[in-house]
Amino acid sequence: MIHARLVGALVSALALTACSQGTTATATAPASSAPSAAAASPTASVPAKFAAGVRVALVRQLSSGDYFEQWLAGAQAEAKGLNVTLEVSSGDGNNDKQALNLEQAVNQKVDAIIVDHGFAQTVQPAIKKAADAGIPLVAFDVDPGTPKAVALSQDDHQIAELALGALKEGTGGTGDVIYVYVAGFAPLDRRNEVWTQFKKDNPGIKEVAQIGVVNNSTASAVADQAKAALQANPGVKAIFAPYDEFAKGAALAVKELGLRDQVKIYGADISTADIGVITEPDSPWVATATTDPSNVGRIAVRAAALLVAGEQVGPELKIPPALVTQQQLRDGGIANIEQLTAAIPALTTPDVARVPWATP
Ligand code: SR1
Repeated sequence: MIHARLVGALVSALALTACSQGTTATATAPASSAPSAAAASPTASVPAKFAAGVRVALVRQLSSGDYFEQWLAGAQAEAKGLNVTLEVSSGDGNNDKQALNLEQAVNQKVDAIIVDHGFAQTVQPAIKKAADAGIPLVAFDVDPGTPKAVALSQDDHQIAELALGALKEGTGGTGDVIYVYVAGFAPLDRRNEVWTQFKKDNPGIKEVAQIGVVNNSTASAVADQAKAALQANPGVKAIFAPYDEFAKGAALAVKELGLRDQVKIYGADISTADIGVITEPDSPWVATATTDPSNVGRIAVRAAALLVAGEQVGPELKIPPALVTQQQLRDGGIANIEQLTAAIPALTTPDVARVPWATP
Protein backbone atom coordinates (compact mmCIF):
# COMPACT_ATOMS: atom_id res chain seq x y z
CA MET A 1 0.00 0.00 0.00
CA ILE A 2 2.80 2.41 0.81
CA HIS A 3 5.28 3.11 -1.97
CA ALA A 4 8.45 4.73 -0.70
CA ARG A 5 10.02 6.93 -3.34
CA LEU A 6 13.67 6.28 -2.67
CA VAL A 7 15.61 3.52 -0.97
CA GLY A 8 16.54 5.91 1.82
CA ALA A 9 12.94 6.94 2.21
CA LEU A 10 11.92 3.29 2.37
CA VAL A 11 14.35 2.69 5.21
CA SER A 12 12.91 5.70 7.05
CA ALA A 13 9.36 4.52 6.45
CA LEU A 14 10.14 1.10 7.87
CA ALA A 15 11.75 2.64 10.91
CA LEU A 16 8.73 4.86 11.43
CA THR A 17 6.35 1.96 11.05
CA ALA A 18 8.34 0.12 13.69
CA CYS A 19 7.90 3.18 15.91
CA SER A 20 4.16 2.93 15.61
CA GLN A 21 4.16 -0.77 16.46
CA GLY A 22 5.55 -0.53 19.97
CA THR A 23 3.43 -1.60 22.89
CA THR A 24 3.79 1.80 24.48
CA ALA A 25 4.39 5.27 23.13
CA THR A 26 7.96 5.90 22.16
CA ALA A 27 8.31 9.34 23.75
CA THR A 28 9.13 8.77 27.39
CA ALA A 29 11.33 11.71 28.35
CA PRO A 30 9.50 13.93 30.85
CA ALA A 31 10.93 17.30 30.00
CA SER A 32 13.26 18.19 27.18
CA SER A 33 13.22 15.92 24.11
CA ALA A 34 12.62 17.79 20.86
CA PRO A 35 10.68 16.41 17.89
CA SER A 36 13.02 14.38 15.70
CA ALA A 37 14.49 16.10 12.63
CA ALA A 38 13.53 13.07 10.54
CA ALA A 39 9.89 13.98 11.13
CA ALA A 40 10.13 17.06 8.91
CA SER A 41 8.65 15.68 5.67
CA PRO A 42 6.53 12.74 4.50
CA THR A 43 8.37 9.53 3.67
CA ALA A 44 5.60 7.68 1.88
CA SER A 45 2.90 8.43 -0.65
CA VAL A 46 -0.68 8.91 0.44
CA PRO A 47 -2.69 5.64 0.38
CA ALA A 48 -5.42 5.75 -2.27
CA LYS A 49 -8.11 5.49 0.37
CA PHE A 50 -6.98 8.76 1.96
CA ALA A 51 -6.86 10.60 -1.33
CA ALA A 52 -10.56 9.75 -1.69
CA GLY A 53 -11.39 10.64 1.93
CA VAL A 54 -11.81 8.57 5.06
CA ARG A 55 -14.64 8.64 7.64
CA VAL A 56 -13.77 8.26 11.29
CA ALA A 57 -16.43 8.36 14.02
CA LEU A 58 -15.35 9.97 17.27
CA VAL A 59 -17.72 8.71 19.97
CA ARG A 60 -17.34 10.69 23.18
CA GLN A 61 -18.71 10.21 26.66
CA LEU A 62 -18.04 13.81 27.72
CA SER A 63 -17.43 17.02 25.81
CA SER A 64 -17.61 19.98 28.20
CA GLY A 65 -14.61 21.48 29.95
CA ASP A 66 -11.18 22.66 28.85
CA TYR A 67 -9.61 19.21 28.61
CA PHE A 68 -12.24 17.80 26.26
CA GLU A 69 -12.43 20.95 24.14
CA GLN A 70 -8.67 21.03 23.57
CA TRP A 71 -8.58 17.30 22.87
CA LEU A 72 -11.28 17.73 20.20
CA ALA A 73 -9.49 20.71 18.64
CA GLY A 74 -6.34 18.59 18.29
CA ALA A 75 -8.28 15.67 16.82
CA GLN A 76 -10.03 17.95 14.31
CA ALA A 77 -6.78 19.62 13.23
CA GLU A 78 -5.10 16.26 12.66
CA ALA A 79 -8.16 14.93 10.79
CA LYS A 80 -8.13 17.93 8.47
CA GLY A 81 -4.46 17.39 7.68
CA LEU A 82 -5.04 13.72 6.87
CA ASN A 83 -8.18 14.27 4.75
CA VAL A 84 -10.23 12.45 7.37
CA THR A 85 -13.86 13.40 7.98
CA LEU A 86 -14.32 13.25 11.72
CA GLU A 87 -17.92 12.53 12.67
CA VAL A 88 -18.22 13.64 16.27
CA SER A 89 -20.91 12.59 18.74
CA SER A 90 -21.10 13.03 22.50
CA GLY A 91 -23.08 11.25 25.18
CA ASP A 92 -22.83 14.46 27.24
CA GLY A 93 -22.28 12.29 30.30
CA ASN A 94 -25.15 9.93 29.45
CA ASN A 95 -23.60 6.47 29.06
CA ASP A 96 -26.62 4.97 27.31
CA LYS A 97 -26.54 7.76 24.74
CA GLN A 98 -22.83 7.14 24.14
CA ALA A 99 -23.50 3.40 23.68
CA LEU A 100 -26.25 4.20 21.12
CA ASN A 101 -23.94 6.57 19.26
CA LEU A 102 -21.34 3.82 19.14
CA GLU A 103 -23.84 1.27 17.82
CA GLN A 104 -24.80 3.77 15.13
CA ALA A 105 -21.18 4.28 14.08
CA VAL A 106 -20.72 0.50 13.75
CA ASN A 107 -23.93 0.19 11.70
CA GLN A 108 -22.84 3.02 9.41
CA LYS A 109 -19.66 1.07 8.61
CA VAL A 110 -17.33 4.03 9.05
CA ASP A 111 -13.67 3.42 8.20
CA ALA A 112 -12.58 3.60 11.86
CA ILE A 113 -13.94 4.51 15.27
CA ILE A 114 -12.38 6.40 18.17
CA VAL A 115 -14.10 5.88 21.53
CA ASP A 116 -13.22 8.73 23.87
CA HIS A 117 -13.84 7.86 27.54
CA GLY A 118 -16.84 5.80 28.60
CA PHE A 119 -17.61 3.07 31.07
CA ALA A 120 -16.40 -0.38 30.06
CA GLN A 121 -19.74 -2.09 30.59
CA THR A 122 -21.61 0.36 28.35
CA VAL A 123 -19.17 0.57 25.44
CA GLN A 124 -17.58 -2.89 25.29
CA PRO A 125 -20.56 -4.70 23.65
CA ALA A 126 -20.52 -2.28 20.66
CA ILE A 127 -16.71 -2.29 20.56
CA LYS A 128 -16.90 -6.05 20.17
CA LYS A 129 -19.35 -5.60 17.27
CA ALA A 130 -16.92 -3.18 15.62
CA ALA A 131 -14.07 -5.64 16.06
CA ASP A 132 -16.19 -8.50 14.66
CA ALA A 133 -17.11 -6.29 11.67
CA GLY A 134 -13.43 -5.54 11.06
CA ILE A 135 -13.76 -1.83 11.85
CA PRO A 136 -10.48 -0.52 13.29
CA LEU A 137 -10.95 1.08 16.71
CA VAL A 138 -8.94 3.28 19.04
CA ALA A 139 -10.13 3.46 22.66
CA PHE A 140 -8.98 6.49 24.62
CA ASP A 141 -9.26 6.34 28.40
CA VAL A 142 -11.56 3.32 28.38
CA ASP A 143 -10.79 -0.40 28.46
CA PRO A 144 -11.92 -1.73 25.06
CA GLY A 145 -12.02 -5.30 26.35
CA THR A 146 -10.37 -6.64 23.19
CA PRO A 147 -6.76 -6.66 22.00
CA LYS A 148 -8.07 -5.95 18.50
CA ALA A 149 -8.56 -2.31 19.54
CA VAL A 150 -5.72 0.09 20.26
CA ALA A 151 -5.83 1.31 23.87
CA LEU A 152 -4.65 4.91 24.08
CA SER A 153 -4.11 6.62 27.43
CA GLN A 154 -2.01 9.17 29.16
CA ASP A 155 0.38 7.64 31.69
CA ASP A 156 -2.07 8.12 34.56
CA HIS A 157 0.12 6.44 37.14
CA GLN A 158 2.87 8.89 36.29
CA ILE A 159 0.42 11.80 36.35
CA ALA A 160 -0.52 10.92 39.94
CA GLU A 161 3.07 10.21 40.94
CA LEU A 162 4.27 13.59 39.66
CA ALA A 163 1.47 15.53 41.36
CA LEU A 164 1.86 13.60 44.60
CA GLY A 165 5.63 14.08 44.54
CA ALA A 166 4.94 17.82 44.50
CA LEU A 167 2.34 17.44 47.26
CA LYS A 168 4.82 15.55 49.41
CA GLU A 169 7.43 18.22 48.90
CA GLY A 170 4.94 21.01 49.58
CA THR A 171 3.54 19.47 52.77
CA GLY A 172 6.75 17.93 54.04
CA GLY A 173 4.94 14.57 53.95
CA THR A 174 2.51 15.34 56.79
CA GLY A 175 -0.91 16.91 57.08
CA ASP A 176 -4.62 16.66 56.40
CA VAL A 177 -5.56 16.33 52.74
CA ILE A 178 -8.85 16.50 50.83
CA TYR A 179 -9.01 14.11 47.88
CA VAL A 180 -11.18 14.68 44.80
CA TYR A 181 -12.21 11.50 42.98
CA VAL A 182 -15.09 9.86 41.13
CA ALA A 183 -14.87 6.10 40.54
CA GLY A 184 -15.55 4.49 37.16
CA PHE A 185 -13.53 6.80 34.90
CA ALA A 186 -10.49 4.74 33.86
CA PRO A 187 -7.93 7.58 34.15
CA LEU A 188 -9.22 8.61 37.57
CA ASP A 189 -9.25 4.97 38.73
CA ARG A 190 -5.61 4.56 37.68
CA ARG A 191 -4.63 7.79 39.49
CA ASN A 192 -6.54 6.52 42.50
CA GLU A 193 -4.36 3.39 42.61
CA VAL A 194 -1.33 5.64 43.07
CA TRP A 195 -3.08 7.73 45.74
CA THR A 196 -4.01 4.56 47.66
CA GLN A 197 -0.39 3.40 47.66
CA PHE A 198 0.87 6.91 48.45
CA LYS A 199 -1.19 7.03 51.65
CA LYS A 200 0.28 3.68 52.74
CA ASP A 201 3.81 4.87 52.03
CA ASN A 202 3.26 8.23 53.74
CA PRO A 203 1.45 7.64 57.01
CA GLY A 204 1.85 11.32 57.93
CA ILE A 205 -0.62 12.20 55.16
CA LYS A 206 -4.22 11.85 56.32
CA GLU A 207 -7.16 11.88 53.90
CA VAL A 208 -9.80 13.74 55.92
CA ALA A 209 -12.43 13.95 53.18
CA GLN A 210 -13.14 12.55 49.74
CA ILE A 211 -15.30 14.62 47.44
CA GLY A 212 -15.99 14.65 43.71
CA VAL A 213 -18.56 14.89 40.95
CA VAL A 214 -18.33 14.74 37.16
CA ASN A 215 -21.10 16.51 35.25
CA ASN A 216 -21.55 19.46 32.89
CA SER A 217 -20.50 21.91 35.60
CA THR A 218 -17.90 19.88 37.44
CA ALA A 219 -15.81 22.82 38.64
CA SER A 220 -18.64 24.67 40.37
CA ALA A 221 -20.06 21.45 41.88
CA VAL A 222 -16.62 20.54 43.24
CA ALA A 223 -16.21 24.10 44.56
CA ASP A 224 -19.37 23.69 46.65
CA GLN A 225 -18.23 20.32 47.97
CA ALA A 226 -14.72 21.56 48.68
CA LYS A 227 -16.05 24.53 50.65
CA ALA A 228 -18.06 22.22 52.88
CA ALA A 229 -15.11 19.85 53.33
CA LEU A 230 -12.74 22.71 54.16
CA GLN A 231 -15.17 24.17 56.70
CA ALA A 232 -15.56 20.75 58.33
CA ASN A 233 -11.78 20.19 58.41
CA PRO A 234 -10.09 23.47 59.35
CA GLY A 235 -6.57 22.00 59.50
CA VAL A 236 -6.36 20.94 55.82
CA LYS A 237 -3.02 21.72 54.16
CA ALA A 238 -3.54 20.33 50.67
CA ILE A 239 -6.11 19.17 48.13
CA PHE A 240 -5.22 16.40 45.68
CA ALA A 241 -7.44 17.14 42.67
CA PRO A 242 -6.18 15.08 39.69
CA TYR A 243 -8.44 16.53 36.93
CA ASP A 244 -8.36 20.21 35.99
CA GLU A 245 -12.08 20.74 36.55
CA PHE A 246 -11.57 19.36 40.08
CA ALA A 247 -8.56 21.62 40.65
CA LYS A 248 -10.38 24.71 39.34
CA GLY A 249 -13.29 24.00 41.69
CA ALA A 250 -10.96 23.43 44.63
CA ALA A 251 -9.13 26.68 43.87
CA LEU A 252 -12.40 28.59 43.84
CA ALA A 253 -13.33 27.17 47.24
CA VAL A 254 -9.96 27.98 48.79
CA LYS A 255 -10.09 31.54 47.46
CA GLU A 256 -13.67 32.14 48.59
CA LEU A 257 -12.86 30.92 52.09
CA GLY A 258 -9.73 33.09 52.26
CA LEU A 259 -7.46 30.06 52.80
CA ARG A 260 -4.88 30.78 50.07
CA ASP A 261 -1.99 30.90 52.55
CA GLN A 262 -2.93 27.63 54.19
CA VAL A 263 -4.21 25.24 51.51
CA LYS A 264 -2.33 24.26 48.33
CA ILE A 265 -3.78 22.37 45.38
CA TYR A 266 -2.02 19.66 43.37
CA GLY A 267 -3.86 18.87 40.15
CA ALA A 268 -3.76 17.29 36.70
CA ASP A 269 -4.23 18.60 33.14
CA ILE A 270 -3.65 22.05 31.71
CA SER A 271 -5.21 24.63 29.43
CA THR A 272 -4.60 28.30 28.73
CA ALA A 273 -7.42 29.10 31.18
CA ASP A 274 -5.82 26.80 33.80
CA ILE A 275 -2.48 28.58 33.35
CA GLY A 276 -4.34 31.82 34.12
CA VAL A 277 -5.75 30.33 37.34
CA ILE A 278 -2.41 28.83 38.41
CA THR A 279 -0.40 32.01 37.85
CA GLU A 280 -2.82 34.58 39.28
CA PRO A 281 -1.54 36.32 42.42
CA ASP A 282 -1.74 34.09 45.54
CA SER A 283 -3.25 31.19 43.59
CA PRO A 284 -3.48 28.04 45.74
CA TRP A 285 -3.06 25.75 42.65
CA VAL A 286 0.70 25.22 42.78
CA ALA A 287 1.37 22.22 40.53
CA THR A 288 -0.29 20.12 37.84
CA ALA A 289 0.85 16.94 36.10
CA THR A 290 -0.19 16.92 32.48
CA THR A 291 0.13 16.04 28.85
CA ASP A 292 -0.91 18.47 26.11
CA PRO A 293 -4.57 17.44 25.61
CA SER A 294 -4.68 18.58 21.98
CA ASN A 295 -1.60 16.46 21.26
CA VAL A 296 -3.41 13.42 22.65
CA GLY A 297 -6.40 14.13 20.39
CA ARG A 298 -4.02 14.33 17.44
CA ILE A 299 -2.48 10.97 18.35
CA ALA A 300 -5.91 9.31 18.52
CA VAL A 301 -6.65 10.39 14.94
CA ARG A 302 -3.20 9.39 13.69
CA ALA A 303 -3.57 5.94 15.27
CA ALA A 304 -6.99 5.52 13.62
CA ALA A 305 -5.56 6.63 10.26
CA LEU A 306 -2.71 4.13 10.50
CA LEU A 307 -5.18 1.35 11.25
CA VAL A 308 -7.30 2.33 8.23
CA ALA A 309 -4.14 2.10 6.11
CA GLY A 310 -3.53 -1.42 7.42
CA GLU A 311 -0.58 -0.48 9.61
CA GLN A 312 0.03 -2.15 12.97
CA VAL A 313 -0.40 0.13 16.01
CA GLY A 314 -0.21 -0.66 19.68
CA PRO A 315 -1.95 -2.60 21.17
CA GLU A 316 -1.23 0.12 23.72
CA LEU A 317 -0.14 3.75 23.39
CA LYS A 318 0.66 5.55 26.64
CA ILE A 319 1.51 9.25 26.51
CA PRO A 320 3.97 10.50 29.13
CA PRO A 321 3.13 13.60 31.19
CA ALA A 322 5.28 16.35 32.67
CA LEU A 323 4.99 18.19 35.97
CA VAL A 324 4.19 21.88 35.53
CA THR A 325 4.62 24.10 38.58
CA GLN A 326 3.32 27.54 39.37
CA GLN A 327 6.90 28.66 39.90
CA GLN A 328 7.96 27.40 36.47
CA LEU A 329 5.06 29.17 34.73
CA ARG A 330 5.69 32.45 36.53
CA ASP A 331 9.48 32.31 36.06
CA GLY A 332 9.09 31.51 32.36
CA GLY A 333 6.37 34.12 31.79
CA ILE A 334 4.24 31.31 30.34
CA ALA A 335 0.68 32.47 29.70
CA ASN A 336 -0.73 29.93 27.25
CA ILE A 337 -0.43 26.38 25.93
CA GLU A 338 1.70 27.39 22.94
CA GLN A 339 4.31 28.91 25.22
CA LEU A 340 4.12 25.88 27.51
CA THR A 341 4.75 23.35 24.74
CA ALA A 342 7.63 25.52 23.48
CA ALA A 343 9.11 25.40 26.97
CA ILE A 344 8.49 21.64 27.37
CA PRO A 345 8.91 20.08 23.90
CA ALA A 346 8.36 16.57 25.32
CA LEU A 347 4.66 17.47 25.56
CA THR A 348 4.58 17.27 21.76
CA THR A 349 5.11 13.71 20.56
CA PRO A 350 5.16 13.67 16.73
CA ASP A 351 6.83 10.27 16.62
CA VAL A 352 3.99 8.55 18.46
CA ALA A 353 1.72 6.90 15.87
CA ARG A 354 3.49 8.89 13.18
CA VAL A 355 1.80 8.80 9.80
CA PRO A 356 4.55 8.36 7.20
CA TRP A 357 2.59 9.96 4.36
CA ALA A 358 1.78 13.14 6.31
CA THR A 359 3.73 16.27 7.12
CA PRO A 360 3.88 16.50 10.93
C1 SR1 B 1 -13.60 12.51 34.00
S1 SR1 B 1 -12.09 11.90 33.45
C2 SR1 B 1 -11.11 13.32 33.31
C3 SR1 B 1 -9.74 12.99 32.84
O1 SR1 B 1 -9.79 12.48 31.55
C4 SR1 B 1 -8.54 12.74 30.90
O2 SR1 B 1 -7.73 11.65 31.13
C5 SR1 B 1 -8.01 13.98 31.56
O3 SR1 B 1 -6.65 13.89 31.90
C6 SR1 B 1 -8.90 14.23 32.74
O4 SR1 B 1 -8.21 14.45 33.95
